[in-house]
Amino acid sequence: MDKLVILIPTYNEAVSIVELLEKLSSFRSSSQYLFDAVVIDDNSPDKTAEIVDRMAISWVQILRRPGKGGLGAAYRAGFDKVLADSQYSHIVTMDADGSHRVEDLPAMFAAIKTGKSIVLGTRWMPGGSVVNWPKSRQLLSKCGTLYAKLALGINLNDLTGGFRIYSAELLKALNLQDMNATGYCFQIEMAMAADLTGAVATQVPITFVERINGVSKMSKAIVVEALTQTSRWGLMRRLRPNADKLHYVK
Ligand SMILES: Nc1nc2c(ncn2[C@@H]2O[C@H](COP(=O)(O)OP(=O)(O)OP(=O)(O)O)[C@@H](O)[C@H]2O)c(=O)[nH]1
Ligand SMILES: [Mg+2]
Repeated sequence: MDKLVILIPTYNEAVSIVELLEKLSSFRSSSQYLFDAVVIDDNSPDKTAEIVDRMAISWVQILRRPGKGGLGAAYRAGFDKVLADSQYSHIVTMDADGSHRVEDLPAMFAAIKTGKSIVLGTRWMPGGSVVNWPKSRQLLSKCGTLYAKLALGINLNDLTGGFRIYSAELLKALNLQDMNATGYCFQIEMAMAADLTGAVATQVPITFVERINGVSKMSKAIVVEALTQTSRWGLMRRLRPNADKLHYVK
C-alpha cells in the first residue's frame, strides 16, 4: 500500500471540521499509515473553507466548489482530483460531522486489500453500532439498507453508509462521470458499481455517532431520491443485467 488520502465533504461544518482535523492530526502523528486529506467544500456560508485554510495543516488541501451541489457531486470532484495524483493507492471517504470516528480508522486501514477493493464501515453487523440516534432514524437506515440489499441483490449490510475506503484501481475502473446520484443514494450507487467490477468488498464494524455540532443535510428529497433510484436500478438489473455493467464499468 502506498499513501492514502481522506476525502471529507463539507457544507457548513465550521465547528466539526476543526475537531475532526485535530483528531486526524494526532492519529496521523502516531500512526504507521501515511495519509493526506482533502476537504471538499461547497462554498459554505459559515466559512468552513477559510477556517480550514487558517489551520494551515501541511497535509490538508481544500477543494473549493462554487456552491452546494450535493454529496455525490462533491465526492466525484474529489475523486477526479486525487486520482490524478498517482501517489495515492487508496481513497478514504469520511463525513466531517464526527459521525465517522477516527478511532475506527485503524481497523479499516488494516482491512485494505490490493487490486480492485472496497472497505465498508458497517453499522449493521456484529460489533457495529449507532450512538444517539432515535429508534425512528435507526429504523429508516436499516430499512433503507435492507431494501437496497434486496432490490440490488448485493449482500452487504450498510449500503448507505459513507465511511469507506476505495482502492484507486477500483475507482479508475469506473465511469465516475456517468454517475449522477446526489444524496446518500450516491453511496448505494458506488457500492453497486463496485460490485459490478467484481471488487473485493470487506465489511468492518464501526460505531456511528450522531453529530453534536452543525445541522444535518438529510432531507425528504434525499430519501425519495434514494428510494426511486434504488428501485430503478433494481429493475434495470433484472431486466437488462448487462446494461448497468456497460454503464458503470470501463
Ligand atoms: N461539499 C458538500 N458536502 C456536503 C453536502 N451535503 C452534505 N455534505 C457533507 O457530507 C457529510 C454528510 O452530510 P450530513 O449532513 O451529515 O448527512 P448525513 O450524514 O447523511 O445525515 P445525518 O446523519 O443527519 O448527519 C457532511 O460532512 C456534510 O457536511 C454538499 O452538498 N456538498
Ligand atoms: Mg451526518
